[in-house]
Amino acid sequence: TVKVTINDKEVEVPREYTILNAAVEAGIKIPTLCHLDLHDLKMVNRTASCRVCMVEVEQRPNLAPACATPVNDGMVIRTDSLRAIRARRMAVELLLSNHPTDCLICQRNLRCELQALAKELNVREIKYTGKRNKYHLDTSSQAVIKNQDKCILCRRCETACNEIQTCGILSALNRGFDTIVGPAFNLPMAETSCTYCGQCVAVCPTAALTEVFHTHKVWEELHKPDKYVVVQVAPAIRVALGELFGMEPGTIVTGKLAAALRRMGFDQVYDTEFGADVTIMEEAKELIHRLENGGRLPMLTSCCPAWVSFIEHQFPDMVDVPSTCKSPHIMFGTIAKTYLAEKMGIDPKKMVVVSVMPCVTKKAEAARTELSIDDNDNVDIVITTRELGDMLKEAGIDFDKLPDEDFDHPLGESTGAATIFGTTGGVIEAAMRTAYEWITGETLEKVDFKQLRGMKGIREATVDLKGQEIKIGIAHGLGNARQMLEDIRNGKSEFHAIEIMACPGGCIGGGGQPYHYGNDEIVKKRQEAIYKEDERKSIRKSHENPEVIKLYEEYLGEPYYGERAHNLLHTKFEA
Ligand code: HC0
Ligand code: SF4
Repeated sequence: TVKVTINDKEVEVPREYTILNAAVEAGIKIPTLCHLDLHDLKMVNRTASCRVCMVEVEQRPNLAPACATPVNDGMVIRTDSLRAIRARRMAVELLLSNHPTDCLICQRNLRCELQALAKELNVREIKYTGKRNKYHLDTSSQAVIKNQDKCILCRRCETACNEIQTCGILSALNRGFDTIVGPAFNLPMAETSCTYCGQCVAVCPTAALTEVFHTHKVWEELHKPDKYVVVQVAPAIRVALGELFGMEPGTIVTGKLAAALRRMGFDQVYDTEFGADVTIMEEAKELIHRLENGGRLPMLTSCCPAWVSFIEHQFPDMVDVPSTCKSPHIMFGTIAKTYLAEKMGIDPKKMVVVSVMPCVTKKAEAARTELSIDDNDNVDIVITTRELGDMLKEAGIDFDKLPDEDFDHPLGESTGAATIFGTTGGVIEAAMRTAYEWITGETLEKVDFKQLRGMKGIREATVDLKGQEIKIGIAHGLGNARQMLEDIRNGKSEFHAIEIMACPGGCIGGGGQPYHYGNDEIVKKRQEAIYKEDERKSIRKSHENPEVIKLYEEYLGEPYYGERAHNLLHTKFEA
């Protein structure tokens, strides 16, 4: 350790600390902007490009960026000198000099980190009014909008895309005043191999990268008298939406969520978790089929569309490895427009399915034509958790004060196995709960497979199915997924089944969730809440969901093998 003095306060800190780390230890706040340190997810951005964290170091003539300056023994630091404060303010003033001032109507209004900092540093005028950049808005993709005018060159998106996701889509182009961040040759996003994972959106401090907005489309459909609009919500929404209404991270709001959607005017309010239970019926059967018939192993889960896009772009020789299951919300849409429509006597062409997802890629997934049935999309509109929050505020719904309500039935019942889909490790644990009973023919007493849980980027575990050992691999974050895939390609993988989620933490850390502002505790609290919700459920195995059982009896036939089940719920991935 070394001893340093910050604003007359002495602290002892590990040698590898930066001044910023030491200040946190001393309880002294140094403002930051480009800095990002998601410790558990190993996502650290230390470009020191914004110069907002400047501090004075005794005996050094120049100010130093606290985020990138290592401590040394006996260092004396002042964070609160007039010179440091002025330098910080000037850094923000310079950023504002080349930034649009349309804050009032900006998507990030009141949740923009640059705006918050301007307030915190008491910036009161746009001082420097020189040349401004004006770029073309990139709306080429179905999922992500890139607004270069709002980019402050912090490079957090580059770190997320290149280091964590290893997708290599975003990097700095040009020099000096003309520097921008974008795809090679500044191609439109849609012409790159972007997976639309949305992790660049999740870490962008401004509105330079956002999801494509679809809230207006939902309002329009809700107000068309001849349309029957049903909504489904992903597992990860219920543990995060509350954050947008001032609740503690990890607050479970399932009941209020159902009530809120009903107040918005949806004709039926459903749960993607029903689709997740159906997915397990199909995926567990498919795994058993592959195990018994010498099929392709390991089998990879296929419910994360960014992950599917990653394998299509980067491992085209391996598209036969993922399960052929459509993802739960797509399965749900399919079931709604066939089984439910038939049951309720509604023309499927008049039914509109809206998905509320923690995810940006789901927007692009829903637009994939190979998933549609009779030229009718399974899911018509996808909005993110953030967009739902915006709509509730727009509608004047006082979320806090809503009573707890239930989802509609049928298709509203779900199990704890479906809830845990929302976190890394959950899909494969849910599959094991069912596969165990189907393979051994015995009742699984202890449903918690704790060895599959946690936040480590790559995890391995063996599940003992009464003598038959199933080797499980779990990866979250596409960089970790890449390692797993390379092992499979090189014949080094001994796994039978692998779960991959593109976003760090799984869906709870999705690109459409409330911003975590670099605090990975928030994602951990959401994970804890997911497991709490699972424990609270009276049924915790997908194959015991009575409404799912009924669906198979009345309509789908045998899981995986039934003709309808196979035609409606499975797809083919193509390179
Ligand atoms: Fe997920 Fe899903 S669990 S991808 O992580 O599988 O987005 O929450 O809705 O479809 O169920 C996201 C979350 C879903 C789907 C489910 C899966
Ligand atoms: Fe990279 Fe994902 Fe952003 Fe695409 S969406 S640019 S893959 S981080």
